[in-house]
Amino acid sequence: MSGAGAPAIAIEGGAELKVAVVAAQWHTQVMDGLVAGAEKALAEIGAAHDLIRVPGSFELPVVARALAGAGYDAVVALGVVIRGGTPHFEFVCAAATDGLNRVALDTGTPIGFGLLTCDTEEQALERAGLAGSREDKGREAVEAAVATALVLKKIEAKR
Ligand code: DLZ
Repeated sequence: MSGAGAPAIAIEGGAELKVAVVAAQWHTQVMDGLVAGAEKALAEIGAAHDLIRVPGSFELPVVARALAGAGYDAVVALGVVIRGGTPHFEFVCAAATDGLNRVALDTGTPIGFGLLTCDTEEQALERAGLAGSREDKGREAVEAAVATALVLKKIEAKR
């Protein structure tokens, strides 16, 4: 999947939102970049946030589910899965992706999808928002989650 075509997301408001960032711990350098990108974006938006760490990407959905039920307006899930020599990659990616999607649909809380699923660590570093990275997926996940939370609030206000 190419990162070309990513929109510049305009966020108006957002300072009143409360956002949870749930972040896995595998692949420290990449995760440090994703978390820093997410926290910088949240600071610019002015939204309050809490950072919660989980062991691996497989654990993201269950904790995202708890956070979605704990009064946060949006949850941002960050993780990195690197393909190895066994089918484990497919199972962890599918469980995390399907689980996060299910949490969003079941709870109505937007989940920013900041899960990198890469063949190599180099591919992940290119997307980690570090000096020299081409993309900043931590920031992108925050912007998507916050923009969606604001859309949902507008819809709710019209009811
Ligand atoms: C076991 C495992 C492996 C092999 N690779 C990764 C990875 O690349 N990224 C990641 O976030 N987590 C990995 N894990 C750990 C699983 O997500 C999970 O934490 C364990 O299977 C324990 O439930």
